[in-house]
Amino acid sequence: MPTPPHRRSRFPWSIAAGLGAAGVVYGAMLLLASGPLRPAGRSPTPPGRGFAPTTSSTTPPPGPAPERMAWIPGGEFSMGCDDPRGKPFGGGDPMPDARPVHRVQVDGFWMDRTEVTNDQFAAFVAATGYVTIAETPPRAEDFPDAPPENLVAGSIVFSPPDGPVPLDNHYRWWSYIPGADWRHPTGPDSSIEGHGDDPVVQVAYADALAYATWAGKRLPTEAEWEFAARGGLAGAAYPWGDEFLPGGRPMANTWQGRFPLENTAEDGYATVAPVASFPANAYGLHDLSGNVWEWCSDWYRPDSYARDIRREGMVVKNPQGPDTSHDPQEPGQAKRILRGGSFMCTEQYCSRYIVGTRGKGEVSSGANHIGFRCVRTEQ
Ligand SMILES: [Ca+2]
Ligand SMILES: [Ca+2]
Repeated sequence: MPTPPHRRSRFPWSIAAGLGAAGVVYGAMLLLASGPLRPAGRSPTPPGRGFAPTTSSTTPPPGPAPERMAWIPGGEFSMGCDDPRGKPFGGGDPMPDARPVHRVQVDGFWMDRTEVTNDQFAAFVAATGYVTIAETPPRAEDFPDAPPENLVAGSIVFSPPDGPVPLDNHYRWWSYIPGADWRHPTGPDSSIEGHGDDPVVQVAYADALAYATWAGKRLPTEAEWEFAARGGLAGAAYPWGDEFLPGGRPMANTWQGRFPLENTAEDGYATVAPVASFPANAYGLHDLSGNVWEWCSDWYRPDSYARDIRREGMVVKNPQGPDTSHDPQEPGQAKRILRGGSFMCTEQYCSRYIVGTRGKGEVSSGANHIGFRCVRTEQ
């Protein structure tokens, strides 16, 4: 039986692309200095170019809210992102895969108010005995060229370099760590003890899907995630508006300092924050930008939006994503969408806390900045 391509991606001799997904500026040889958090004014270019108002459905929720979920009314909105370069906190990445900005209609749904926590994931594991991909030793038949001593369970962990490095190669700050898994997010000496409200990390796509199924939920589509994240706003840069620091207040857990060497944690958190440590958006959802990346159900392609428009025309209804994955930057790796950026995102490197931007992750790879939240269509 042929080896699924994703099985070749989570190990030290081929560290996965989820990391690229989670923030590589390909080809950019950047060594940028940074200062302290600074208040951002409005964009020097008009935000929301190409965006039309969101029309939210007036259909009432189908019943009382399930525990820890919010009703997202659905409606029609403009999906995507203008080129954020040159905007405050916009970073250096042009984000062409988030264009064209186009109209999308989604039906109403329930969404978890927060990322899934360690306590929630622990309840799932206790009830089912589920073993995550990171806890499973890779099989020799999947890696016939690997020496047996390398076939050990583990996952990918941020390992900052000793000195300044160009930001062109994420291998410089990611390492495969044997024994890293959701209970030990940064390696065998780490623990989630006392961190029950932190978002679960080191979950691959299949792990997130297994949890969602057990919970009677599913993973959001990319369009559902973005509709929810926008909270009824049209074309705003962030889930809360167009200013990164309204009144000087951090609204999301991101990175301050010179990436990847210095993390000043001016927003209060150097790594993950307990869920809902930052304000909710207008739909009552927390941490859509930052904290941890969130798996969505769509396969990744850079031209997803153009293909949707060609197929459906002016308004794309409930898009489910392409049938297969294709990332020209790492062809052959199967990738699903990740959204929202993480505590490692910074304007110097990965500004994917901007709400219309897109990430991507190799499906068998977790990392210590990748998590998820779930949705439910019916009560
Ligand atoms: Ca932070
Ligand atoms: Ca998040």
